[in-house]
Amino acid sequence: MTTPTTPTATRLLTDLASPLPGRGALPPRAHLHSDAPRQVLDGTWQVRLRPSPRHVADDGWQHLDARLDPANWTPVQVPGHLPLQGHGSPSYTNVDYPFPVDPPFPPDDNPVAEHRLVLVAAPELLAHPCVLRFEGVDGAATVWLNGVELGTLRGSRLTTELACTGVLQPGTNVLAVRLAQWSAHSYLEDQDMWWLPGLFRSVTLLARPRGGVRDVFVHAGFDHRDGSGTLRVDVELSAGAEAPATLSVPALGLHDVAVGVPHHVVSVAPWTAETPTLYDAQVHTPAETVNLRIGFRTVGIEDACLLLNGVPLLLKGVNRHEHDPRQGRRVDLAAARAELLLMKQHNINAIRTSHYPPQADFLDLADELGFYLIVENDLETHGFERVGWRSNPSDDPRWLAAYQDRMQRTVERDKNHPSVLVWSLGNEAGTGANLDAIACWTRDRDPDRLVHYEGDRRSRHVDLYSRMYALVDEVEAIATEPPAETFTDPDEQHRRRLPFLLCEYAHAMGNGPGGLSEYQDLFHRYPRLAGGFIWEWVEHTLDGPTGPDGRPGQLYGGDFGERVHDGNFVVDGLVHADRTPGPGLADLARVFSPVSLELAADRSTLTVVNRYHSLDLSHLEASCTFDGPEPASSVPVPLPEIPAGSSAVVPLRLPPSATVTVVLRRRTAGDGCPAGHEVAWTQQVPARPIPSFAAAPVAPRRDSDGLIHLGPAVFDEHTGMPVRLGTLALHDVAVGLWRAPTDNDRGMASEEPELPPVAEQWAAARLDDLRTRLIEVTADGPALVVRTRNGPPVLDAGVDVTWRWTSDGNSVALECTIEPYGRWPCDWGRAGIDLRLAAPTTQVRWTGWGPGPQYPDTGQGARYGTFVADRDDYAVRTVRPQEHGARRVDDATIDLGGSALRVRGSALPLTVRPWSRGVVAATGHDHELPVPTETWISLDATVSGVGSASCGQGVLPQYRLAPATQHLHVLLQQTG
Ligand code: IPT
Repeated sequence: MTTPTTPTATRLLTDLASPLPGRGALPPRAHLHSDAPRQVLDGTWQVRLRPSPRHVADDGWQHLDARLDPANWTPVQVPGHLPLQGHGSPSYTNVDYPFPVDPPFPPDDNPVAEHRLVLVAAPELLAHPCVLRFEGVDGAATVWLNGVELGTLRGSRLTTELACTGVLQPGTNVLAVRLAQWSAHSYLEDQDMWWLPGLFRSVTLLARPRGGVRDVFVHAGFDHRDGSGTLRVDVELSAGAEAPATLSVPALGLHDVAVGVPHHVVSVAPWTAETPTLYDAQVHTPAETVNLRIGFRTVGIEDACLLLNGVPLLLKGVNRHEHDPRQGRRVDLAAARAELLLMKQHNINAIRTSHYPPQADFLDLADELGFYLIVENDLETHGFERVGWRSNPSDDPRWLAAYQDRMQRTVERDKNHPSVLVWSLGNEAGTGANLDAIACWTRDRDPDRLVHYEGDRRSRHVDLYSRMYALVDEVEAIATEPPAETFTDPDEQHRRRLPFLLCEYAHAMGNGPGGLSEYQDLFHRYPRLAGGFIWEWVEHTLDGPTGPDGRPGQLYGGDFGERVHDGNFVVDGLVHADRTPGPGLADLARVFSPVSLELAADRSTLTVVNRYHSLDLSHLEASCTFDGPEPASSVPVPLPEIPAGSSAVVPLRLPPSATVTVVLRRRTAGDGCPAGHEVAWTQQVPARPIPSFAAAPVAPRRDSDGLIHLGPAVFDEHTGMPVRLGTLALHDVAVGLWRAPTDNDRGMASEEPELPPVAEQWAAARLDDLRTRLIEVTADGPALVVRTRNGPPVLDAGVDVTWRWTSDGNSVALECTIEPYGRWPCDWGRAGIDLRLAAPTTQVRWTGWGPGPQYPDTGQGARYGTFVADRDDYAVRTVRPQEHGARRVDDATIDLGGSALRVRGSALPLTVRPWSRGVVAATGHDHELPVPTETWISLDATVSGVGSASCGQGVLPQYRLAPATQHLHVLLQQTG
């Protein structure tokens, strides 16, 4: 028997299955800063939940005089997401719809939350017509004021305004919002993020004075040939206007001039992300004044090259979702500002607002601080890919109105922001006539900006040829395609005339992204390449209970009991959810540096390439340091004038043997950075051989109890392995070829779709389970020589290892040769030795490269010096535990609090963590790792690169570790 369905429920079910846009909304317009009265309705509302639309009933709850049982209602914060306030639970999917693909129908299992707010209308509002503005309501809502239905809301991350004139009454009012999690529109909102229903952005009552400013559209172009600007501000007035609007831009000498006509300004300072000059302006009518901040800039394309103000523009971007580990997609403006400053400090100049428009005020920050934006429509239908794109709304006329509605609301809201250079139709929505239609509408409505959509490979209706995760080789091939005229297909000809953009690349998941430099080199080399946007800025974990070590839990897909989910694929950012940077961010800052520096091999010159769009280098000062970072040994390097886009060769006189570091710093605070902030650096480090013994070597000595002594080291003659160094017990010394799979190791590299992920190849080869057979233990003069054969069970491949130990009585030296035999079915993760100490590390101190970790294709931000890191910082903890933290060291001390192990080598990759690789690989969350009681150390001859195969390019051939003979040379000593 089905639940009896009330007329109210029937109406709701019909509404929720409608692909049409919401009912009753006012035409979209810009988000304006007006002096008209307003009343923010954020705060504590009341909510009650019903399990599905079939359970809703008309008990008059939308009315002021409703008799409601207080036991059914609980407080809820607006803005906020319901599942983060105890109502339902979050769920995460990337591509998949977590319900049957049965468009336009939502599933029956569809929680409905009825919200109520009793408010007293501010008297100053009541003198005017009024609208209710919802800036973001995740889900599908119906809105009543005092029992009168005002309309329905669709488009979760888009603003809706509903007229409420005549309904809003003096004194007490009741606002009621019935919100269903799922609707037909959920099919259009399949972004890679948490499903989080709720009124998650502000709700405001706005007075809309008669004769006031309904909408404004600023057109402010810059002519780079003569430095002039052209300003036209189109204004639409509200009903009842008696006088036209006027425009004032005091700094440009424009006072109460006409709107809707161009004003030529002989000289303006252009807006760029590097010089974000904004002019305060007012649009004025007798009834209302609107404040604007105007930036003059012109976007264009010439010879398939992206230009800003006539100058080639390189986008050094990130994809940014709005995410907070406690508040979900509600991000406080102060936190957003801090995020943007962090981006500035890491040389990021562009943001794609993946995959929906951010909160409206974010755009003001982007204008002010200087970022180039691709603002993306709230649209993704990716889940249809799973069913062969059958019934994809993008090509179904029933959905056309919804597509138009969403795009219009995106463009209209943000159209006055100089930071917006590009409108994006959406993400991963396949192809179809509805997308073509909104592309054409966008170009007509705003011819001064570019149109982007990645999903249509023909690029027929867009202005940028955009791809995601294209391989390095492919990007180079695109950069060097033959000219448009050589193509016969008109679509191909059109595409060839477009600049190329990677709207997503370098998937920053776990240890990585590897291979940033290779992409950047191409961007610098080929003018057609307009740069790209790293996937992604911030990880989307949600805070959870703390683990045994007291570490805060960070939860991802599946942690809330979801049956359909995509696990930790939502944890793939340069910064963690709390905005603490992962090591990839420092690497990115170096790769994105606006100045490239190159010291000649003979140190006689420094080549300085100014890669700024419009700045010269006068805001920077250069200095050169010899042998370490102490300022005492630093000398200034005078730089000549180097305009944007040009380079200079600066002669130098440097001592031949020292480590030389050249740094460019800001002279004064600015551009979001403090004075002294490093913008660029380069370094030359002479190779340092391992020190030889100070004293004569001592000979090995065999005990009666099966032990062999060599200086401070003691070996077990039955295994040939060391068991003690001084008083330090050494455990589990063994050769190692495996690493705890990184997220990238677990991904399928795009260039090798026929091969399983390397982690699976390693598992099949049982790389984590090498068995040892001792071949012999011999003495060779003062050396103890141990030979072992180490290989996985099942296979007939392995490594022959020669361990040659010597000692000067104080430390021991190991020269280890690892030589493959048999037919290896896979590359290795690393090649070196592992050992375990029975106490946890407190800190690691090292001279070598740091502070961040380095794998062959990461670590661009690391440089030579002396560093100290505590246990966690050295190990580099990621939300899902995995291999991380290797630094190349010359001399390191692993402190156990009381005693210490000193390791010396020559740029030796050193990994130190409190858990075995087995434990790391088997643990799903960082906070679930056991309380540290021991230390696992790996001393490697070499390690594999990490690549970006969690989504995209795998490890580039030059950074892979194919089985081959490896030599490890290290000195070990107990200290402390
Ligand atoms: C691509 C999506 O556009 C993005 O939202 C995100 O999911 C990213 O991948 C990976 O994290 S789509 C992917 C299947 C290429």
